[in-house]
Amino acid sequence: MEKKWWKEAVVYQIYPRSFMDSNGDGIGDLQGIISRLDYLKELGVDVVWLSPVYQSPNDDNGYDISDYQAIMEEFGTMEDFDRMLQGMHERGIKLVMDLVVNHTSDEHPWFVESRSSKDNPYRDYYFWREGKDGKEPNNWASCFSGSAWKYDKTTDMYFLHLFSAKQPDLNWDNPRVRQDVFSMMNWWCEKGIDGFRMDVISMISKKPGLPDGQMFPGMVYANPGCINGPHVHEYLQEMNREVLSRYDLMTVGECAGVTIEEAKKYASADGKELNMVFQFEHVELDEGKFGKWTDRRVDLKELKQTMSKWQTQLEGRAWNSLFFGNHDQPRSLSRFGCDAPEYRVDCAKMLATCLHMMQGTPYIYQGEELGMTNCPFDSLDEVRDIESLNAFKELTGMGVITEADMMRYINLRGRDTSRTPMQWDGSRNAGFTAGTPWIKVNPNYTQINAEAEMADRDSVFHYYKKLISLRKREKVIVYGSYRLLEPDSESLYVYTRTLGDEKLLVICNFTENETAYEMPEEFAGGMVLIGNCRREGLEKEISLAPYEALVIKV
Ligand code: TEU
Ligand code: CA
Repeated sequence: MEKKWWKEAVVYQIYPRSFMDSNGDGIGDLQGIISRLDYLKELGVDVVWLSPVYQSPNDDNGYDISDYQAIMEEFGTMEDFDRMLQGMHERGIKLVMDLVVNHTSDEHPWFVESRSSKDNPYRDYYFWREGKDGKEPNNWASCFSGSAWKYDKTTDMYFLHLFSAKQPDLNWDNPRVRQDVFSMMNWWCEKGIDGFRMDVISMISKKPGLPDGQMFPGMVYANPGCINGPHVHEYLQEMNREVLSRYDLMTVGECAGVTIEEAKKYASADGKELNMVFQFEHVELDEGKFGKWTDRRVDLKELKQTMSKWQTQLEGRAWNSLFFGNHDQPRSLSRFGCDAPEYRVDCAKMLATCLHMMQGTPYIYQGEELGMTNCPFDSLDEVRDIESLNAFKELTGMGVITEADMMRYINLRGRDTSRTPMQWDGSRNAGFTAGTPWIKVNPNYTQINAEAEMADRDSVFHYYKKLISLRKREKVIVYGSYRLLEPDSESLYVYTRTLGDEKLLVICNFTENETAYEMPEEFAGGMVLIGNCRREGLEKEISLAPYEALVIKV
């Protein structure tokens, strides 16, 4: 397998609004990030993926961009950005920027021009259509509830927005759109950034003719089915020729709805498109009748099956990115494990072991390295996320979910569960801000915070540090091939990694029960590479403690 720096790297995702506030306005900012770079250096991560910091009216926390070449005022200035980038590079940390080009803000000058008249040169930068019988041009739903079309009276036409009405979709079929996006990307590359995480990049090529989607009983709007459209690979190959291939970058495409076959194209080892994709199958296993709004928990056997499918089928052909959480997902510990105080530390370490020992590039979402948990919201007033707020209105309004249930689902699955401020220390507001935070701080910050964990050798933080440094030493963690053992176990996730004559056995107990396991013969005399419980010697037959993780090397 070809060696690449981005295969050997560990990525840390910063959600800037909630990372560190430097000036007391309650909003995280670039100076705040600068003040915490030594923390990232200490943790040992190689790359930062920075969620959007561009100018934005913040309808969707920066994922609605009104100027791609300016910094959001609340976050700082371009000088702050340059200083931050320099500070990262001085510490050997690379910077991957979020690239949000499926849509812009409706306040972006391209859209302001586009909406102004039917013959404006920017008209075709977006999708404008006539209404049909006084209604929307087609039956597509927005990902944030309601129709994907908004009527605009200036020209008596509708425009397409697959996300919020303040996020109109760019028309990638227009070559001028592609050229403008590529030159903007080149501008950032010339500045010295090290890569892009591409927001919903699997949705940039819409179905020709924008046909109605299939309706099912009870649905008001249909799924647009805009994923992996007919020209998406052509456009990414063009982007690769025009931008990506000119620099030494790391690229990861956010590809909701991607299949294995499609992933092999997006992240093909021949380097024609991107380095890797985020796929979402493992975070969709626990969906219910109303999608993510449910209290269902994932079944371990299904999780193993899905993870293993991606592990084995991409091997040698494409590259996996490994994640259990991000800014759109609940806290991984609360969702896949157990955040009760008696198990929290062991379970967070177990989940980290399970993920970081797989083949692919691991992503740590800010606070995951502390074992942060879902933040409980007492009422809807405390919720900030547009997706949760819209879904609450729509689903309780239709009478399909009660308000109490919906509030419970928002606390389990809503995006704000993981967007609350980073917990730095035990002082007021967890040391995140001297002012009033833009969103509630998780009240458990007095127990769970970076300062306390850095001082405790047995903390989740120190365990992550060790996992990251092991990856630097043990090539089998990066390049070894993966094999699932015990697929039918309801409690244990067991797999091996093999590179030449080096072999790892990874055993993770996903339950709060002591669980017996008989090791394969060849590992009996092995040594413990890392684990979250103290162990004296290794018998062939072992009993795993609740949420124990153990990695054995031979
Ligand atoms: O997310 C796209 C996406 O498909 C989902 O993750 C979606 O936001 C939601 O979580 C479904 O439950 C990306 C960004 O990561 C997200 O923060 C943005 O809101 C979205 O695109 C629009 O830019
Ligand atoms: Ca601030």
